[in-house]
Amino acid sequence: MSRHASTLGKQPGGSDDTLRVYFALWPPAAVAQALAAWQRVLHATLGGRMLRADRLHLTLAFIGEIPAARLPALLDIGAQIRGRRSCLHLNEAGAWRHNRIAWAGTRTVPAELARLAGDLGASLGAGGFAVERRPFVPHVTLLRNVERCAPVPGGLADIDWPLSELCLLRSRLEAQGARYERLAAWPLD
Ligand code: 2AM
Repeated sequence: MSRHASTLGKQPGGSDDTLRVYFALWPPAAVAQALAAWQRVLHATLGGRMLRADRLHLTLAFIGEIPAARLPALLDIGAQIRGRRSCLHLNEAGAWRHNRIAWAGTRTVPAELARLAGDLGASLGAGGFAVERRPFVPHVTLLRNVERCAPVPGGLADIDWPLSELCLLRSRLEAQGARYERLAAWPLD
């Protein structure tokens, strides 16, 4: 645990009694760059705000605000999950009207990824963490506050993302958008 304690330093103007946290998959740099190319194409059609390429990720389980004292329980859950490596084939993009995001996703969710998200949700629920009941729809948010939900342009080159580790992130909300801090990561088998 002490390995992670340094991530909880006091922030100017903020409290560290609680943390806003989520489990996610973080893309390697080459995948993030390929996603940034999709982002530019989508932005030209849909408008909105582009997320920074180094903040693009795929959320597996959003937990939200927890007391800092609950962090060890989350770290235990992350350490005990036995996720399998797989390759995520990003071959679909779109925009959702309800939350005005544009995203990258897939028509073929790897079974290993669906199982990882399911196991994580089950462990979080068993551990007393509030988990979303919505079905898992893996997506990488590329744009926020899109101005229109028009069909997205074709011709985006598919992206293969080798999934190799599970990450626990802290989200800090700032004027320029959310800033993410990696709290821990566990390799997939
Ligand atoms: P999104 O990209 O689809 O908005 C960190 O906030 C991450 O957690 C984001 O990628 C976000 O997904 C996801 N998330 C899921 N549910 C959320 C919620 N209720 N509030 C904020 N973020 C949420």
